[in-house]
Amino acid sequence: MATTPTKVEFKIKDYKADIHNDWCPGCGDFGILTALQMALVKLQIPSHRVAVVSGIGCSGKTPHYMQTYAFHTLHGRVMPSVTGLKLANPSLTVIGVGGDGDAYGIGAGHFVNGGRRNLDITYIVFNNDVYALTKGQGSPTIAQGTKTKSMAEESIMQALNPVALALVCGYTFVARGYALDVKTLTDLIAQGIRHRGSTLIDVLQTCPTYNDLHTKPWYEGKKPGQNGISPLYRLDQTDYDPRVQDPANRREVSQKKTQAILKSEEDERLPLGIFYQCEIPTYEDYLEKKGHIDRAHPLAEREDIFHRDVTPLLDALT
Ligand SMILES: Cc1ncc(C[n+]2csc(CCOP(=O)(O)OP(=O)(O)O)c2C)c(N)n1
Ligand code: SF4
Ligand SMILES: [Mg+2]
Repeated sequence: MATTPTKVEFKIKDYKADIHNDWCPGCGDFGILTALQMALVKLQIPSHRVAVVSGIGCSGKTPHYMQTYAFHTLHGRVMPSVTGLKLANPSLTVIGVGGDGDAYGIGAGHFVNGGRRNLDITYIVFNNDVYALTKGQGSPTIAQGTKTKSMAEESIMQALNPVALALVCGYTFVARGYALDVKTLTDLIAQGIRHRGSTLIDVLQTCPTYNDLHTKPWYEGKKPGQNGISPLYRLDQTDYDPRVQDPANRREVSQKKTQAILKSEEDERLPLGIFYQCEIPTYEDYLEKKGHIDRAHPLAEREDIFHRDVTPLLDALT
């Protein structure tokens, strides 16, 4: 979580790593990366107070392009890594990034239990409907009966609804963004980071190399038969209210969750923005109460951990 800054000290260059980017030209990942960096500018969080953790995939390369602490972990292991990092150093702003295959496929079990904990973290899922890095097989979010140019045949499985899944798992800030509307996505990510609790932002992301269904022209309503009408619309431009006013009121909580699930099922036009937000104690709050963590003296700053000789461990692994 971060507070709203008063003075602009950090600029976007402070969050950009000087490393060659090998995403395909026109990839939606560029929009998400820029929005993440701009959100950090907006919140003025020093880069050394941020850790970005990824899984495996095209999206998994994101931490390489960030001038922050970064950890490119294993496929489907964003949540366990984010959890360890946050508990070892609770004052860090910890951001998980990864693909739809990573979060909702191989990492689904971790995604579910991550939500139940309600750690104060932000998880941004790059949702392109495909396993892009491995040549575009259909991911858990590809619609039943559809086929991208990279798939041998139509998917016969039902698509998973990330927003509804996050809601029932217990994420306390659940949102959907669009990769190519960087300004709106920046605001959404900044709000997600500011939220005290587990945030899931599912970002609709174009993959021009493998996904010829959900392309930039399709999102802009420029394909034949769309009549110039974008399939996207913004919840904050309607009277939709995602926020729970009284988290102790179980009836209000269930009403807000139910309306969010119904919204997330809309498929003629896709809502963007915050579906649900509720502030309740975090996992760290409970652990601190039990005496298992001490925010004033985090594990990561303890002398004995910092100077520990890991040579025997590394030797055992070689
Ligand atoms: C345990 C494991 N299984 C499979 C793979 C192979 N693999 C690497 S990336 C990837 C797909 C990534 O898809 P997604 O998470 O949607 O990310 P994207 O590339 O679309 O950004 C797979 C299956 C792996 N690295 N590790
Ligand atoms: S394969 Fe798709 S997701 Fe991967 S870098 Fe290329 S356009 Fe982006
Ligand atoms: Mg993917």
